[in-house]
Amino acid sequence: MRKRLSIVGVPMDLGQMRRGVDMGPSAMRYADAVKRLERLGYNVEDLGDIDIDLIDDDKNVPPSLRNLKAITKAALKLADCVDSIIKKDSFPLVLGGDHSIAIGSLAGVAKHFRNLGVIWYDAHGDLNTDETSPSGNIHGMPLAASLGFGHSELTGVGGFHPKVKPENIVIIGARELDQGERDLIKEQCIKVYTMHEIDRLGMTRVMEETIDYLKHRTDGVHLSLDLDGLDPHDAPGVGTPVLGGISYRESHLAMEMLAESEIITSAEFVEVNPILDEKNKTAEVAVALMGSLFGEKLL
Ligand code: EXY
Ligand code: MN
Ligand code: MN
Ligand code: MN
Repeated sequence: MRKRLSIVGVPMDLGQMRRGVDMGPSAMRYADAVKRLERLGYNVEDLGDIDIDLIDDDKNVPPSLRNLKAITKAALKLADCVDSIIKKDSFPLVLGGDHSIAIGSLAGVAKHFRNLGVIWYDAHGDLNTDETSPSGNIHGMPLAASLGFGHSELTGVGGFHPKVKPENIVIIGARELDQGERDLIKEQCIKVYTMHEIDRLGMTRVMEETIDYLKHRTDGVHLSLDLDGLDPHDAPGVGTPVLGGISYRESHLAMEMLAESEIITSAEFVEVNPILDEKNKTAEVAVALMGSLFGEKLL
């Protein structure tokens, strides 16, 4: 029986200030995401996009939580959609949209696992709250919110919190962390492989340790892959690029090792911004990485 995989797009750009990332889902479809996964033997259904408010007209939301209402509304819809995908025994593959959408993905996934693991592949920690954020952009808050830290409208999506426990998280690729995020990582003893560890240990060892660490303590793992985790030379079409990132080949190795491990039970690819891209390069990189994540072999 062919494995079922359900794609849902979230054209969200309200979690940050650079227009264009709402076109991420179309850019990844244009890069042939569906065909690539069908060629790997998956029974792929594309559920289309979550309906997002274009603007947030809620005047009394503070600047420290820009577009809170519209983002929370979208998160609730995404949570329901991901929940129904898992209920029908299909693999949820979410296409972003800015990283604030992870609040909804994790709310939809977490209810199906006693001990959900999360791999946060990202240049950033996305561990800010409205009190620590330097920007008020909610795409810098989803992992904090999923841990139960931050504004109750964000932490409460799905009616429960936390979605994930600190000991079940591995951050890979961090190289730009704010003070509030560093404090939270220390307080919560969150496992982080910054670019320093990746350079020092190599991606093979980082992934071996990550897989071994999560395999023994979780009953499912969500991969939240922010394309800005890659070096901007390999993935230029992102809203918050940071030099000195993970290479294209290191990222394929990471996906190939995750495919072999079979620990990944849901995934999202976020922050693809075709307006800031060189042609559709970053969407194509995302789709190529999906190929490796779902078992594509070089030989
Ligand atoms: N840490 C900064 C902030 O909170 O504004 C930058 C966050 C960038 C978040 C991108 C999605 O990864
Ligand atoms: Mn991110
Ligand atoms: Mn990022
Ligand atoms: Mn072990």
